[in-house]
Amino acid sequence: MRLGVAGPVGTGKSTLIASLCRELAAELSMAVVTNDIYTDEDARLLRAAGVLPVERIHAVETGACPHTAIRDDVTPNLIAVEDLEAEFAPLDLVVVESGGDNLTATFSPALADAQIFCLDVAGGGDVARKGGPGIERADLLVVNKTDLAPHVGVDAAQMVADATRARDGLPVLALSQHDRASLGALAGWVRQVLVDHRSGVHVPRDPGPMAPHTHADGTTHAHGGAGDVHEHA
Ligand SMILES: Nc1nc2c(ncn2[C@@H]2O[C@H](COP(=O)(O)OP(=O)(O)OP(=O)(O)O)[C@@H](O)[C@H]2O)c(=O)[nH]1
Ligand SMILES: [Mg+2]
Repeated sequence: MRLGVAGPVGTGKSTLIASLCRELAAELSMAVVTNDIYTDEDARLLRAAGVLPVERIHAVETGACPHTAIRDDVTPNLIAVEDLEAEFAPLDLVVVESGGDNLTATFSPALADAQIFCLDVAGGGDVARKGGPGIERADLLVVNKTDLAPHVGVDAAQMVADATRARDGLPVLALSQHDRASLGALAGWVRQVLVDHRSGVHVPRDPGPMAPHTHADGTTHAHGGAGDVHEHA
């Protein structure tokens, strides 16, 4: 199963992936692909964390907007995943980290069988209400770094409630590296999706591109993907 992890810059995606490896690598054969715009920093961070053999962690340097690499032209990522699958077959789980983005990035179902969208409380309690395809329709929404909530004046429970409302019943998980139970719940969610994926109950779902929107000049766009090129005002 290929699991995508997307979300704004610095919300804790690499750290979340490191904890998934820590929780699951003893029972599942795992590998990781990271996407950075200009560096292989995330792959180096994960290798340094010692959570997987270093050769199971590949970096894709996108050189362009993260959205392009995980949604519009997924070829470099598919090659990285297939290289890992060829080298370490059989793999149970390949986690693909998107480069940090704004709120718009979602994985193509051609690349990810399931996807997590990661927000953090430090980005502000309002973010969950702001919506977007990842927040509204990713398979799991993580509200991360809940340990920081009191320090940044955010009500984490309210943020989870807002996110739950925005998602029409899809799951939301409050996560913190300092909350063991939450890390266990994250691993449990992944285990369950893997079971459902293998039995065919879980099918890759496309959270979709940005909603159609209108620009200051009055033009309307429906961001369709590869062929959709236009200038923002
Ligand atoms: N307090 C707290 N800090 C966290 C938690 N998870 C991650 N961090 C910190 O948040 C910072 C960013 O974490 P990363 O995992 O690098 O975030 P990222 O989303 O991968 O960042 P980019 O790949 O650059 O977009 C680091 O300093 C982490 O140590 C958490 O649960 N609580
Ligand atoms: Mg990262």
